[in-house]
Amino acid sequence: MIKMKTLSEQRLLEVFSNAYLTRKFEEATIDLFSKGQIEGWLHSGIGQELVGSVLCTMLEDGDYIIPYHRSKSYFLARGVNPGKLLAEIMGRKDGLCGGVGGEAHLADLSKGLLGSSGILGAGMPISLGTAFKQFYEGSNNITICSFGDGSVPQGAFHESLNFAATWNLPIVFICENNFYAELSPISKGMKQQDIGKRAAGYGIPGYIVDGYDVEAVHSHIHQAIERARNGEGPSLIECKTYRWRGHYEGDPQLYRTKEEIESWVKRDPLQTIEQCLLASVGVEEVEKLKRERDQQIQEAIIFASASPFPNEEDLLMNVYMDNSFFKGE
Ligand SMILES: Cc1ncc(C[n+]2csc(CCOP(=O)(O)OP(=O)(O)O)c2C)c(N)n1
Repeated sequence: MIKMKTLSEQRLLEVFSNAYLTRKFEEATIDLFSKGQIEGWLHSGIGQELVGSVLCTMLEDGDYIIPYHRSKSYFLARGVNPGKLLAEIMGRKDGLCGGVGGEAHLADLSKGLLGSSGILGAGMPISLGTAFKQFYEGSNNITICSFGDGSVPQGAFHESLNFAATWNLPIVFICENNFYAELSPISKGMKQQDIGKRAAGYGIPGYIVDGYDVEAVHSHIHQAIERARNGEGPSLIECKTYRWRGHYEGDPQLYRTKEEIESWVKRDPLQTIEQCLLASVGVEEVEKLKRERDQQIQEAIIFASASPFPNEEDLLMNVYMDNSFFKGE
């Protein structure tokens, strides 16, 4: 029997609740996509539920998160309404952004979740802005900046870490390293593949963490959050993790083997956590929690599917433009 050494039963229940909800949400989106209910792209985060599920158990009101394109767990664990999140992914009017953002551009400002972006690394300089505000106002709030390994070779990565370190900004940089950027292994994009080691170049703490080990993820993120809240500056945490599906739904995945995928699926952290909880809180509590989360997903599907698509006027919502262009002047 696996036992947790450092995590309380209550914290483990919270993490499981977040991760299970996200897993079921991801499964629902894959199913809807296969039925043609989701247009465009779907970047499934199945296999990557843990980091956001753990992280959000340690956040406070007023903290900001800059999510990345596979961060559904960050939204759900932060308490975003699953129906509104799904409606946005389905391009419906009742979605988080009125259905005009879609899967790659999710945001919920009421929960401090600033937008994810289809442009790699674009969220990193934005995190400097929110963290600078927190620093300037003397609050003890912090900013979480999440990104994939594909953002690391971008100039924005270097500039953001350098600026955050120099100004001692309250940021936790979290890299979800799933070993592939789109269809390329990271070895094609960088020589130094232990991304956490790069922190040394900026004079800040850097950690390389097994992203499937719930206790390791929790303790390192906790340490980095405390440091940021105490005004000691930013940290970089690399969580080595894995996406079980292709880069996008429909990706033929010619760049990796079934055996490699299997080796990660076998280590599913949700199974590990569930086994622990079954041994501590018992089967009834675990099953009750799962039933409640299943119910939330069913309600989300009903809500999102019933929502209308935006109309033509809605498409120009929040678009700043020179009207003369449309008037043909
Ligand atoms: C600036 C920029 N360059 C290239 C792309 C094309 N692109 C989309 S996703 C992606 C790879 C993303 O990999 P990673 O950041 O590791 O996240 P993952 O999808 O693996 O979770 C690339 C290269 C882009 N969106 N933005």
